[in-house]
Amino acid sequence: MRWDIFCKVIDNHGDLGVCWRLARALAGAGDQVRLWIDDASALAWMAPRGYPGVDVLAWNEAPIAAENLCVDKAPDVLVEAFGCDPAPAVVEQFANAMSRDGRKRCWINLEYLSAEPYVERLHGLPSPVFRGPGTGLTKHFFYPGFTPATGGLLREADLQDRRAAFDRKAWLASQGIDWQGERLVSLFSYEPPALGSLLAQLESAREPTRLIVTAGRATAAVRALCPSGEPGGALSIHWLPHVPQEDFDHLLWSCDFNFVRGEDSVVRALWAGAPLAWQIYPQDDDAHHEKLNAFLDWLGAPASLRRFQHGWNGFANSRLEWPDAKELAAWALACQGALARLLAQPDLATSLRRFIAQKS
Ligand code: TRH
Repeated sequence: MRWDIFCKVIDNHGDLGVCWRLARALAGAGDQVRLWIDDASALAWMAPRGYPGVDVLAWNEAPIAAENLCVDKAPDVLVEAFGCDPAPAVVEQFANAMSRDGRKRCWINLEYLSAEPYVERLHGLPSPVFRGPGTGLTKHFFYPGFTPATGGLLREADLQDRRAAFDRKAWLASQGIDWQGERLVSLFSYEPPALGSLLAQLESAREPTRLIVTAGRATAAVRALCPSGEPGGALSIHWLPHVPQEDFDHLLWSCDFNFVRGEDSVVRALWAGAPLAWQIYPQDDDAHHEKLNAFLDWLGAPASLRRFQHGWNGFANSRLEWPDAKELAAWALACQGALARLLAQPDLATSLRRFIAQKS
């Protein structure tokens, strides 16, 4: 099959991260994928080696080259990520191909991830197109999600095997981390209001912790609180440069606790199986509070983890308190239970293929 995936980078890296992962998953199964993207700059570190079968094409003001609009390149499936309105020339190519060969092709609107109940309700619903070259066609909403009644989550078929064969110490050494058995905590975040409190608690903890801080906003946030880059007490920091997505997974697999943010890394942290805290992408009117609580409900988060998550996300009247051993064990159990539930469900690329097969 031929797939065209359209993606606009709003801010941060989640849109591209998700679309790249989906493109890889489809191409890995033998399909041809074109990823149209308005700003591909982050792929230089996220996917420096590219992937066979995935063509990354610039989506900008310039007219699309005729060679990309020829008949034999018309997509079987048009994926519009997060309602980004695909290029009219490609929609026209898609519509023409459909009326020419009479074959049913699919237009998918891939939505944002949420555990809220509306996802199950809206997943798979049709949406008629009323304007532009696609007028008269029908798109379908495809919602990623955490339950079998949704589109599922992106998960590579060999993920668990790769994780089982992973050599933590060797990977850490390859990143210049001389690990001596101390607790490892990863930090991928925006600017969490409780970051100062976390650093202070880890500094004064009995157990030594090495915080591995990812590049970009997390690094800037920690540096703003700790300009020397060297905290005291039981806490030490390793500053990680931007790494490819595979190494981002390795980071999560290496750590005993993962702080993640946005929608792609929280899924990767679930696959890693260790306890996690999620800094959710902030939305107007605090709509993200409900989204976080829906996730915590689905996770079966113990009360102490809920409090911690609320504190990390700056909910009013909440304080961040690093867990004791018993609490941490309960958080780990919840995360492992969630992982087991997810592994019993089909992954997103598989669900998407099934959905398309049904529709066509
Ligand atoms: O970057 P994000 O905050 O993206 C956000 C969210 O997805 C949010 O919901 C969305 O609306 C907004 O973008 C526009 O977090 P996320 O989703 O986890 O994406 C980060 C991606 O970057 C993920 O694919 C992992 C990848 N990554 C690397 O590959 N290497 C790195 O070194 C780092 C730090 C990240």
